[in-house]
Amino acid sequence: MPTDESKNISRSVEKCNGNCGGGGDDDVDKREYDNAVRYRDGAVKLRNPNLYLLDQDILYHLALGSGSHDLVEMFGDVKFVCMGGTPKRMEQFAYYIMQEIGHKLPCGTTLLDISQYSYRYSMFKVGPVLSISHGMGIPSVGILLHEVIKLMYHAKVRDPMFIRIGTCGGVGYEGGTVVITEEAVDGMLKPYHETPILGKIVRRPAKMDKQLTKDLIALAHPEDPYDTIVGKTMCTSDFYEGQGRLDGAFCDFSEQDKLDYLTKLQKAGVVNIEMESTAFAALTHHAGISAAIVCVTLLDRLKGDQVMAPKEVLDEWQMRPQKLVSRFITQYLQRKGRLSLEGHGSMCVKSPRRFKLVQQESQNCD
Ligand code: R2B
Ligand code: URA
Repeated sequence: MPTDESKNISRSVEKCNGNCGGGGDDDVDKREYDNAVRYRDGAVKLRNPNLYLLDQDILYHLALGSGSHDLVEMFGDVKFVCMGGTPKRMEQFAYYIMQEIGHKLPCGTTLLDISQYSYRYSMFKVGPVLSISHGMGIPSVGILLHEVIKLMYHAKVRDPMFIRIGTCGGVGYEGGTVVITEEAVDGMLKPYHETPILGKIVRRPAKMDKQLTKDLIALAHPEDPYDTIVGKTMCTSDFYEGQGRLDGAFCDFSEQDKLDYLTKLQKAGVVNIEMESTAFAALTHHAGISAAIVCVTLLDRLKGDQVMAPKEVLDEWQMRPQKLVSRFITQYLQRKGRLSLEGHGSMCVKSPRRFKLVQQESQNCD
């Protein structure tokens, strides 16, 4: 059941009339960020003076370094940093966005996991899009964000946009619903990311970029065969007890306690629960980077705890946030005249009949 705070926008989408998809060089003003953490040209400025003194900066968990790699050459053209939990999903997103933006790989080449030798995260680059896996939970996404934000600085990327494409549990919304985060709150319903630093709790506001969030909302199509909603996202440090599940290895509360808690969340405007949003929102905001979160619900937590949908159904549901984000990226590039539907170098078949003959010839030589 939608609450007052959440808005079911799937049937009453305000169409974006060529105005959405911001964040570029000419619409920097619309973005909500602190000038103190950006250079005037939009490049990411680091809030850590120690880094300016380093001879080289090793981005250990990405298997990259400012001394070993030409990071400007490799990543200088990045505009969108998309992150999601698993390496497989982010590889699949890379192939999907490649097709959607018409990015062509040179003939005989394939996408490579740039961070494969870190054995921690996976990273794929498709033109202006980076697709990176962040693993599960705040510590994992936090470490990655430190390194990717530094990567943006070393690569001199201007006005990057970070978007998390994830999964979550719905609070009153059935599986397959797309949820855009309006505000991230922690397990105590506070809109902060709190972390101990040198023995003190440091609290940072978990703010999303309002304009980017609006731009994404505007791209939900009324004809999408599922709902796209917007509301508060609760971020927990655990999947089981932390999310009020009855099916963990331990459970010291009753089913009624669980339902009372979820109902309280619902009344507070929480529409979904996941495990990275507060850190994602707070660290990007602290770095002055525009960020948004789009998730798909895997179940309605008011109705159960176990994820029971068949694999094919889950796979289709997980495409939904990707489709929305892809619409945004495609529209942005189109507006900038950078949609490359005429790529060069990839396999390009002129005559399918002759192509087949050549293939058969080659196979006969085996
Ligand atoms: C959603 O799904 C994962 C837990 O299954 C976690 O990373 C999250 O936020
Ligand atoms: N991810 C979560 O963190 N919770 C869920 O219920 C489903 C996916």
